[in-house]
Amino acid sequence: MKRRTAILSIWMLVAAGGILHAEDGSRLWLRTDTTAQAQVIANQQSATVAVAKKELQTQWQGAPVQLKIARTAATRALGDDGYTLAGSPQTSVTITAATEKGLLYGAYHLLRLQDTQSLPAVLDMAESPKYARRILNHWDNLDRSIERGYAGRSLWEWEKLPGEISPRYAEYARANASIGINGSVLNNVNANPLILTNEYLIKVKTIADIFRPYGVKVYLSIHFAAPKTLGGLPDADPLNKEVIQWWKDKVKEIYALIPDFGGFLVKANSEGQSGPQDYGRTHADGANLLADALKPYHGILMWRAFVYNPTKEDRAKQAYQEFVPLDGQFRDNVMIQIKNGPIDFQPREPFSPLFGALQHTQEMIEFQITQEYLGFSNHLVYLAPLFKETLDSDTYADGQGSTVAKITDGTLRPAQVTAIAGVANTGDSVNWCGHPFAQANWYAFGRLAWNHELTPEQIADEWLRMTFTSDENFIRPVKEMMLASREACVDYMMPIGLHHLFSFHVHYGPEPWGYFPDGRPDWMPVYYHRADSIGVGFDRTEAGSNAVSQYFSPLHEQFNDIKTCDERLLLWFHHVPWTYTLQSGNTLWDELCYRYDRGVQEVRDFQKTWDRLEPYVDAERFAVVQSKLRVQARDAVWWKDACLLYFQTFSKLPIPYDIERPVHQLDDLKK
Ligand code: GCV
Repeated sequence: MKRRTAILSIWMLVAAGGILHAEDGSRLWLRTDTTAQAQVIANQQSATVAVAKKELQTQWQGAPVQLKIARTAATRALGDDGYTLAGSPQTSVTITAATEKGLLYGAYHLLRLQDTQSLPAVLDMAESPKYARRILNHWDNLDRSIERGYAGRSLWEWEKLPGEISPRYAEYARANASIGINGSVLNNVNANPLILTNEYLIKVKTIADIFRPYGVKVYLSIHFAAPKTLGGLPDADPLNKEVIQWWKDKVKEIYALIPDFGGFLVKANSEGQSGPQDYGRTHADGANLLADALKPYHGILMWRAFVYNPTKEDRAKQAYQEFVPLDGQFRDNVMIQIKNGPIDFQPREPFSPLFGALQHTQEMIEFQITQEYLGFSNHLVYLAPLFKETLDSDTYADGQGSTVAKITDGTLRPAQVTAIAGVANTGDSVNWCGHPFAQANWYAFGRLAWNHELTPEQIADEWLRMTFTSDENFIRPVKEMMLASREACVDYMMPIGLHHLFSFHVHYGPEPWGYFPDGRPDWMPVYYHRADSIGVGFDRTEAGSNAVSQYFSPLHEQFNDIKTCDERLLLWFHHVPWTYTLQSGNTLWDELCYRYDRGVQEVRDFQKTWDRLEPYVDAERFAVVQSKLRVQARDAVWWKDACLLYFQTFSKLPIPYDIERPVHQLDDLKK
């Protein structure tokens, strides 16, 4: 393979409009350089309009642009963030919106059309987002560690704030604005109460002031027991008048500093966090306490449904069991934030049965952009297909076509607020996300939050053109690789509905044998796969845990019947004999072997694809991706060997001779 000089391998200098830049990934998808000074005029001025103007002046290479705020019936119909693009790139362009934020999003849209070579001769388009609140959830701690973060330390330099301001705050806000993300929960849901002290709130205000021109609102995760731990009250009982007053005062203090503060996110009575149940109260009591305090300021309260306890009940059923009886009891500024699947961000899960089940309560979806269970920032796994799979899943809650997207975006259930969240994958590493291709997952989340009707293919296409090059010789194979990558990961980690086979705590690498006599059973792989001499899989049918009953008909019946159950989820819902014949004609055992092997072979193909593309990629990013693919290939073999050798101890069947032989020994892997 052709080797480049050492200097070039560090600095790829791109000459575009005379400006040279290192391709270290720091510029994300915002890489257009031009010395052209586009003409831009606006009928109103503000900090946000100034951002829109500057972006266009420095990047737009077409005809003069007019930014027009007009509060007409037509623009109002597009909502606060909507806009129209009109005119022609050759003669003049007009971006019209009811608000300054609409203009900003319109400006980024115009630039995206330019940067992806998709500008039409005549512009005539109207856009508005599907969700009003499009939010990143940071699991960032105040000591700058990040729970499940794989791209360095937190971007928020708490120790230096408010005095010293990192340029990355504005760069972060800009990147979000460019893809329509308009909210950021700055701190971990496992929240440190200190975030609510005046000292920290002043730091938060500093960040909020920087984000504001980019239309990004700040939110905070709160610790439910803060009135006690911080306020010195004897308890944090949501019905205690002193507690109610404490929260009102705290919220008043926040809004005095940050008038457009977005609201709170709460993890309560979950994985050891305190909550209303500590005082014999319900999730609704807890959520309403905070929602009432936020309401006068138009703040929202996002209450997480991620609750489960180590009881005899199937973990997959517990959130539904806790929340459905409370349906209708929540205030209208409460959103129940539900993870996409019923367990925990696995490579593949069915959608959470809570979607649609809460008929009188606003629901929002939570995705995980950071790859806790998908190979960290080492594996190339493009997540748009996973996000889309959930959003497009039909819940049948209000009849056929009640997709998760339509249940949550206000189409089927008119809502005061609509929202969508993604657990961020950013950190202070130079390229923001660790893996150059992990940037695509941040990008895809933003684009789908704006418009969930976009396809993963469209989004990958846009991202590749902006992030790398528009050369079709590069785009075609890399897009194919991205689109195949999530399924490849499912294959080499957990095919056919297997789930949670990860090593304890770390969630990287396989540990299907994982069993710790003193540990929580619902954190152990053996709880999930239930392998024995008969077969493998979790029986969630009517004869088993009956989790199927939480799905609306006809899904309930389809999942319940081994013959009609979607085979991608078979071992999620069924305990299947090793010799059971699948649609492919293979026995379950053989199919498992072939799937694991297919996953490995796909990653080897990704390596081949990438190596061939060296001429089209700058040396720096080429080398990073190449080495990460090497790690991914090794990990895929590790997964395949660990799972097949371990499950073989139950199936006692041979690994088909036409697939790659194991290179590890089970005993070594267990060590
Ligand atoms: C923030 C999983 C993760 C935890 C995370 C939790 C949650 O259990 O492993 O790190 O905690 O989900 O979503 O609250």
